Amino acid sequence: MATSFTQTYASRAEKHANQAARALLETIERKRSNLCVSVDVTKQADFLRIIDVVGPYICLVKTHVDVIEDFDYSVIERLQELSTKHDFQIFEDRKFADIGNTVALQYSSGVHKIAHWSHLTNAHPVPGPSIITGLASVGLPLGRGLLLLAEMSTKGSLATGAYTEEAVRMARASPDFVIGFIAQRRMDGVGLREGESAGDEDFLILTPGVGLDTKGDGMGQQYRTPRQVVLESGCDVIIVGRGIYGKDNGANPDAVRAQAERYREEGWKAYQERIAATS
Ligand code: 5BU
Repeated sequence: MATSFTQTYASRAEKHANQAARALLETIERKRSNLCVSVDVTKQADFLRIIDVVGPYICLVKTHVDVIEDFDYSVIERLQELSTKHDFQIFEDRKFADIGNTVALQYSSGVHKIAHWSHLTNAHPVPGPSIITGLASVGLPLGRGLLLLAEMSTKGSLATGAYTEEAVRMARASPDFVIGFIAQRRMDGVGLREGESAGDEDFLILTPGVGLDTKGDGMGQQYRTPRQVVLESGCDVIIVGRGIYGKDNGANPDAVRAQAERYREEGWKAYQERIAATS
């Protein structure tokens, strides 16, 4: 049977049981874009301007909503308008890491009410399966999807080896809500015990640490190219932040647009090569 590495986004969308995963795969196919832009800026105006510029070229916007200094809920309403206008999904990169009861509150409530607007979010597997139970109690009724952090892009990351394998086993035990991983490579069949089979599991792999012009940021971040990530490592979505909006919070919309187009093209080309090489 073909693994998700060899299948098109469209055929995976048809088969996926989770609504948020399906919506993302359909968006990728419709827009011919596996590019997610990570918008880590501290002012509402910069945040919304960058998203409006890159919107046509992306399948997903990744947020860290807690870094917005002048946050009020209207920024979420604007973000949702842009999501409709440009046809992209939303992923709050919250990296939950606490006991089930606490993460359920953090996900549903507080100032940000993440579950109400973010199609995808993520969690560290470090607390064990109860973190999934807690988040699913909020997210599943809303049709949301969860990604586990199986690996990180940073130098010296501890999320390797047995930890990564346990993360995949945790995901495998909750296929209704956990749709995949933040990771640096495909996870098909990782952590299977003797006699177990991967069946028709289809984990989405979203990958940060993507850059075409630099190898790192001097603070531990490590960059690989879209080709290395999508073609060589079999990941599904490239996540790009500063490579697109630069050092000046995306002050020059033409430069931001040009970079978004460039990364979209590179990511899609790598996917097409992957499919061609395996079909
Ligand atoms: P950059 O500007 O492309 O380096 O931003 C990368 C984004 O992805 C940033 O929001 C990080 O918080 C996020 N990230 C990451 O870089 N590496 C990881 O392993 C994980 C998230 Br998980």
